[in-house]
Amino acid sequence: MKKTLLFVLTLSVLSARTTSVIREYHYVEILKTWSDAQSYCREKFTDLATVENQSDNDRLLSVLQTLGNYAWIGLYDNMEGWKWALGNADFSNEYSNWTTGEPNNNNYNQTCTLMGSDGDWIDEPCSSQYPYRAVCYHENGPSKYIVVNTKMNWTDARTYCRSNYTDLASVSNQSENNHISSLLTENTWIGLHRNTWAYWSDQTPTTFTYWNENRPNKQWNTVKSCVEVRLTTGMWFDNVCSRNNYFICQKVYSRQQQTFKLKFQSEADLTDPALQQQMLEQLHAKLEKQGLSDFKLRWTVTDGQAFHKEQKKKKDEGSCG
Ligand SMILES: *[C@@H]1O[C@H](CO)[C@@H](O)[C@H](O)[C@H]1NC(C)=O
Ligand SMILES: *[C@@H]1O[C@H](CO)[C@@H](O)[C@H](O)[C@H]1NC(C)=O
Ligand SMILES: *[C@@H]1O[C@H](CO)[C@@H](O)[C@H](O)[C@H]1NC(C)=O
Ligand SMILES: *[C@@H]1O[C@H](CO)[C@@H](O)[C@H](O)[C@H]1NC(C)=O
Ligand SMILES: *[C@@H]1O[C@H](CO)[C@@H](O)[C@H](O)[C@H]1NC(C)=O
Ligand SMILES: *[C@@H]1O[C@H](CO)[C@@H](O)[C@H](O)[C@H]1NC(C)=O
Ligand SMILES: [Ca+2]
Repeated sequence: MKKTLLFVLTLSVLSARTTSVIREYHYVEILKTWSDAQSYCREKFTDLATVENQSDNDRLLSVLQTLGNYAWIGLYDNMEGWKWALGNADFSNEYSNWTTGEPNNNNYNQTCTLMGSDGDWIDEPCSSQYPYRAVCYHENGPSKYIVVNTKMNWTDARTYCRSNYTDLASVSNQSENNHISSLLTENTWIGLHRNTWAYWSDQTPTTFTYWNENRPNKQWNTVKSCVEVRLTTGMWFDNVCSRNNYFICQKVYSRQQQTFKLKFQSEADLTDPALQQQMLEQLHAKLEKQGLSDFKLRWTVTDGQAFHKEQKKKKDEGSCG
């Protein structure tokens, strides 16, 4: 009777899937520019090295040889990774009106965009050392575009537009550009901006950095958008991407782990080994029916009174990309 009661219970199964990444670093002693190193790594391994935390950086250092001073890793400042404030939309480049030679990130940190009264765009630092007027977009307003005459940094301008209207203005075609520029008398913020050092070569978002003191830094008329690691200290430096360096590639493996939590309520004596075994077998069958294979089941005791059942599925798979 007790068994019947037990197995007619509907099991509630909570499942959590986590994927962990294992990066294997390979030091390559061939001098290449950052983008040639990237191609090489993508061809022979998975990509240029991504470093997500201090223990990764320590492992990175352990593969380095003493020859050479610096080696490329996968971090770079994507000068083309622009976004619109409105909807955080990717800038497709379908329409742009950059002035010749812009965006140039000149003198560093030029990650926000101004439109001049002639309609041309330039990149400028977003900070308050460079306050400008702003042009807001007002989705439901009688006028779609409003010029704010108070000079603010780009971030404050965005806040202002979002509080009072919809957002900083986006520009999607020449007729919009013509219209907006006709409202301007001087350089004015629009919604186009980018985050610096935002992604690694393999598109992992940047969450950890290990910059050397005073890096990244500005250097007049020099754009340093690629990162090299100093072999002796493991500290990172920004440098010109066309410089030739040794480099570090990664081979990436991913491991998937799935955990299920099941709750039983039963009058049955769950400490009975025979009953436990029977439950495991039932459960095994149930999970196999759901298309799971290659898993292990076991009992774990988490407190004195109740038994909690844990099921683990482990699967190793090599993956590239
Ligand atoms: C560091 O990041 C790697 C992925 O690159 C990850 O596998 C590892 O668990 C992380 N280590 C720590 C201590 O967070
Ligand atoms: C913009 O100005 C505000 C003060 O009005 C300041 O708190 C903020 O840090 C500035 N942002 C930048 C990117 O300079
Ligand atoms: C616009 O929003 C800002 C807050 O960002 C506020 O200080 C300001 O008074 C608002 N202006 C108008 C005209 O509503
Ligand atoms: C320009 O873009 C605006 C907004 O996306 C759209 O309403 C308008 O029709 C477009 N004009 C042309 C000529 O494509
Ligand atoms: C940029 O925009 C302005 C005004 O909208 C226009 O007169 C000019 O021709 C545009 N430049 C290019 C290169 O299309
Ligand atoms: C770039 O901007 C960041 C954040 O505002 C600031 O900490 C850094 O000092 C700036 N770098 C240079 C070289 O101006
Ligand atoms: Ca510029």
